[in-house]
Amino acid sequence: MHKHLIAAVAIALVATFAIGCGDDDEDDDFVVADDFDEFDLNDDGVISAAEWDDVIDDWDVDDDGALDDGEFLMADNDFDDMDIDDDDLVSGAEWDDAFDDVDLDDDADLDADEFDEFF
Ligand SMILES: [Ca+2]
Ligand SMILES: [Ca+2]
Ligand SMILES: [Ca+2]
Ligand SMILES: [Ca+2]
Repeated sequence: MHKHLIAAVAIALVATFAIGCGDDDEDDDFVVADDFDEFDLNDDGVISAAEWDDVIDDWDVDDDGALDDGEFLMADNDFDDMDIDDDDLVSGAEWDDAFDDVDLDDDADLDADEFDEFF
């Protein structure tokens, strides 16, 4: 059941991305997934670490454990912020570091205010 939900979200993300790419002129600042609801899969109002990890799994199309700029579905400047070692990949460790950065009150969940602060 959970797998089906993830598959459905992945398909929805890909579909959104495909529609967004229809306009080739403005892909530079193109943001697909800056929406809190797209991360909060179980709709409980917070993004858990597990939900955060589900996102990188969904976006990591080639399954190498890292996101390149084509797989990363948020804004380019968010990619640059997360890519701490500047190798043009957001690794799993860098992705997890970003969660810790966004989690301002250190309660291991991201609420909408914390998310909006960064994205
Ligand atoms: Ca949640
Ligand atoms: Ca990848
Ligand atoms: Ca990196
Ligand atoms: Ca928090």
